[in-house]
Amino acid sequence: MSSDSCIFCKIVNGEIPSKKVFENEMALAFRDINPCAPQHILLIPKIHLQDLNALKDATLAGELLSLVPKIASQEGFSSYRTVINTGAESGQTVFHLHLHIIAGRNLSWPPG
Ligand code: D5M
Repeated sequence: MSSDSCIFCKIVNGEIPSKKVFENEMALAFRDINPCAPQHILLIPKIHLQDLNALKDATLAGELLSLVPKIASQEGFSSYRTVINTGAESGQTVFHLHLHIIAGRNLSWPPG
């Protein structure tokens, strides 16, 4: 299922380009267009889910989470941060669930 107005659905459907780093039946990973670190990848489910609150399928949840270290390994990240913004106040700007995978510099904590 996809949403006509969703930019990440358009990436899944090949309607707009992306720098793909991984793809399987359930998920797609591509480079963030506005990276906040030297390495910044977004991992998304292919189906349209607005945010983490909409993720009810435990199989898909497990698949997404287990793909993070696989993609990190593929990309050679020895240390990385995974972030899921949920809701506008958290910083979510694209309302299609996505996991940020960020690496390549020292990251401070807590986040802003
Ligand atoms: O993160 C949304 C992220 O999505 C933000 O880091 C920019 C990125 N973005 C937006 N449009 C594109 C396209 N077309 N390609 C790649 N990356 C994109 P959030 O957690 O919602 O703030």
